[in-house]
Formats: sequence, structure tokens, C-alpha cells
Amino acid sequence: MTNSDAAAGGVRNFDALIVGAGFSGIYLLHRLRNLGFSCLVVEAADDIGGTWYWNRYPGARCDIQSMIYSYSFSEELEQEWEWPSRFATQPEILEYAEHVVERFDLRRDMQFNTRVTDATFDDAANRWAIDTELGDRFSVQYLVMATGCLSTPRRPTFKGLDSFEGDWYHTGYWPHEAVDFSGKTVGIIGTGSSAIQSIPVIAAEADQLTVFQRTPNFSIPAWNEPLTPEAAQRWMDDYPAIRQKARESTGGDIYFSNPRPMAEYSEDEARAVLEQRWNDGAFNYQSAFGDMLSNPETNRFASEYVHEKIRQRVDNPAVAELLCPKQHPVGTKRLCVDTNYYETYNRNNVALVDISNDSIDEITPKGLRVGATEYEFDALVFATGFDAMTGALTAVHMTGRDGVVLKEKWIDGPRTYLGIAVAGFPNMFAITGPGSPSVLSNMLVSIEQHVDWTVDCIAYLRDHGLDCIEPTMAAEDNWVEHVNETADATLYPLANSWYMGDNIPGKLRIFTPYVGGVGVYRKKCDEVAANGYEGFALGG
Ligand code: NA7
Repeated sequence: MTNSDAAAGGVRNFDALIVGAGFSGIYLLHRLRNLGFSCLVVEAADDIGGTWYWNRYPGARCDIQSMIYSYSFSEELEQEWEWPSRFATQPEILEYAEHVVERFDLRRDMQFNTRVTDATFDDAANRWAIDTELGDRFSVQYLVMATGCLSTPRRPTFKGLDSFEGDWYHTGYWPHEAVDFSGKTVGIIGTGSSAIQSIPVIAAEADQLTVFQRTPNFSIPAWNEPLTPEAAQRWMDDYPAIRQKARESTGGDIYFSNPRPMAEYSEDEARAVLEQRWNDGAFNYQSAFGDMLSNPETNRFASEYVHEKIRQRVDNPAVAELLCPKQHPVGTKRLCVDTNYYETYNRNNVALVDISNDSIDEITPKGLRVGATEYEFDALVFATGFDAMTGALTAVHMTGRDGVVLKEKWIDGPRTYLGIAVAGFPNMFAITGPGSPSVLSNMLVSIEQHVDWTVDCIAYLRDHGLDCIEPTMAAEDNWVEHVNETADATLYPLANSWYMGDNIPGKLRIFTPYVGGVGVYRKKCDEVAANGYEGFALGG
């Protein structure tokens, strides 16, 4: 059926509708189709890739090592694919996703340029009725939201934006055509991960770059380098053990998570541990000590160690001081991983403007104004982040049992059972949803675990002649309490972060992901399934 048939009122039936053609949607389709379920992936963009389709900003790169930021479900795939460097660039990751889609012939069950607007559960039929922006209508038994955690960019709402005479961009929906900043004066707003990756690249191209920083962030060097065939081979030879280690770990990675608290080390030893972690780079730093994210003293020591590194790297002491994050413990806002970020401030075409005590009052035709100072730019880059974790789920007007709307149910914060299912919303699964490890982990590990669990669950229902599954309210309440208690035992709530929903005006302050670790979480999910889907009501 074509879109015009659909507009004429036709309804298409599937066992499952998968919303999103990122890494979750791709793997879901592969698994569900192999088990004989009829399914369709619908995707708002005009091609696959999800987060990696949209985030094309200069310098966009994964901060998890490519050899492990990849699917593990196919041995042939993981043995054949060649990653050119330790940390893959956005185009390389997209190329990999395209290869997977072609290799497993998935494109024929994908429909692009299709944004789901409404989803309504029909109690009598135990099915979801789905509507899209262009008028498609679907009736499906299972609705799987593979909509991503960082997929709803915060559109800039600055006063006067429409009056700006130059070009402006948001890192989260960067244009497909090349953007050339050469000869231009550019202003960038934000110093999160996206900005920290793009600033060195834009600075190398633009005439002049001015960075507007509200809160400095901790960034650890990536020490990115080409992946030699010998190094890649060592990974491949050991893949089964490496993947297993990642699945059982805290963060879905293979870094050594040191269980020992800092107090067990002398000061010199502790510095040596941090130096080693700094030299290994990336997220290694976060797991230097067992109490890094729970003991303020340990965290302060590790934070000040990063300050020292910043002061060594940045020539101008006043600029270095502004770049030292002192407002939050290291690791409590997502750690950034960079290539030459701090060194970029030593260039004579880069300026840092501290707006921690001011705000951008308005965008003007020629640039922007902070208090009485006006800055002129040819182009503006907004690296202002996302409505993380819940944004893409609540963007769909989703109505469950008894007319309850998801966005309204979550008015006091997201409530899920295991981060995957919601009471009152039967037969709906959220891949890496709020209340699961998701953004605190290597997403590929969490995605594979959630997809496998969901698909196994759907197959279980079919094999047992059941057609409906829904968490009980009690199971959901207990899980939410557990997620909150676990977070409250850490330093995470001390930071104003998108983990806490702080970046979205009006969003309730609550720690959204599950901090218990992917290994612990996987065991819990497996137990639930082994006990006949404990905490769920099954029907049919
Ligand atoms: P982030 O990490 O949310 O960073 C957004 C940045 O934009 C951050 O520095 C914000 O400052 C800043 N911001 C947001 N609104 C404003 C206004 N109004 N004025 C000035 N500055 C502002 O988003 P990213 O895209 O960098 O990274 C998101 C994740 O994607 C990342 O963690 C990786 O997992 C991949 P603030 O800190 O709020 O003071």
C-alpha cells in the first residue's frame, strides 16, 4: 500500500511496528523478521542511522572504541568489518549501519519520511492503532519504540533568532550538505560533548571562533589513533571474551573498573592511578577508583587532577581557570572525550566568553547580545543538547488503557518497569528507555540486550498462545523506587545535568537512567523472564 492509499483511510496490519531506524530498529527488524513476525520500521528521517544520521556536526565521533561500539550478534559481521580508527567518526559509523542494513536485506521493510504522531491502545483487540504525520495508519499487536535517547534536539528558543542574518545550525540536526566556515566569524553556544568535539574542527577552519560557555565540562583525551590491522586482529581473536566482559560490566565496556576505594592508596599512588587512566584516555578515567562516583573526597581529588591537566594545556591562566569545572563532581555530567579541545584555546583565532553569571539575552541580526555587549558573527552554532531519554517517547501522543496519555502519566517523572515497559501501556516496549542503563553505558551493548529481551518476550507470548503483556503497577512502583534509591546513593544528583532533566525547562528533576550497571541489570531482566515474566500481567 502506498502513502496515498493510506491517506484514503487504509490501515496496514503488522505483528509489530518498530519506530526508528537507528541501531535499535535495525537489530529489532532483523531479529523479529527471522522469527517470522511481520513488521515494519518507520523512520522520520529519509534514511537509516538514527542519532548517527542527524549528528553530522564537524568532528562528530563516538566516544566508545569502535571495535566494541558495534553489533555482536553476527560473528561474520564482527570478523569482517574494518574500523579505520580507535574511535569512529560519524560517517564511518553511518557506513557501518548501512552495511548491516544491506547485508541483512533490511531496507525492504523500512519506510522513511514517516513520523509517528499518535499511538492508541485498543483494549478490546489488544492492538495499537498508529497514525503518522503523512496520514499512514497501522494496526499492530506490538509497538516497539526504538526512538533513541538523544534524538530530540533542544531547538534554540532565543529571542530574536529569526532576525539573525547569517546562517545558524544546531549540532543535533546538522545539514547534509557541506558547511564551510572558512573566512567566517563563528559563535558557538554550549560546551557539552557536541561542542567539545566540534570546537577544534571549526576553529581550524573559521577565521574567528567565539565559544559561549555557561558551565565548563570535564573532558578526557581520546588519544585517538588509526587502528592497525594487527591491533584489530587482536580484538577479533578475543571477541567472544571481550563481548562477554562488556555484557557483565558496569558501563558495557571493557575498561578495568577498579573496585578499590581511593583511601586504600597513598596520595602518590592515587595520582599514579589517575595519571595512568588519563594516559589510557576516554571513560577509563571514570572508573579509576571504586568510590569515584560515591565519595565526595575521592571525586574532588580526581576533579582537581583534571584541573591540573587543563592548566598545563591552556597557555592563558585566566582562560584555563574558566575552563576548570568546579560546579559539579567529575563524571556526574556525561564525561566528554576530546581531541585537542583544551589546546584549541591556545589558538589566536579562538576566544572564550564566560556566561556563567550572565545569559544570552537575544540573538540580533548581526550576532548576539550578552548584557550590554553585542558580538557580531557570520554564523552561529547551537550545541545546546537534547530533551534526553523521554523527549522522543513523549513526542508521540501515546494513549494507553483508560485513555491515559504517556506524557501526562510522566508529568512527575518517567515511570517504567525495567526501563522497557510501562503500566497501562500493554504490548509497548521502549528500547533503552528511562530507568534502564542506556546512556550510562555503551549503547550498542544496551541496545542488543534490550532488543534480545523484547524479541524473546514477544516470541514467548506467541509460543504460549498469549497476546498481551503489561507490567503491574506494583512492579513499576518498585522499579522506580529502586532506580531512585540507586541514584541517590551516588554523587550524580549533585550536578545540573541532562541525566537529571535539568536542561529542559519544566522537566521534573529526577535521575533518568539506571545507575546499577549493565551486568547487574541484565541479570535482573533475565531473572524476570526466567520466572515467567515476573512483575508483568500476561493475557490472551
Ligand atoms: P549537552 O551535553 O546537553 O550540552 C549542551 C550545552 O549547551 C551545555 O554546555 C549547556 O550549558 C549549553 N546550553 C544549553 N542551553 C544554553 C543556553 N540557553 N545558554 C547557554 N548555554 C546553553 O549536549 P551535547 O549535544 O553536547 O551532548 C549530549 C550528549 O550527546 C553527550 O553527552 C553525548 O552522550 C552525546 P549547561 O551545562 O546547561 O550550563
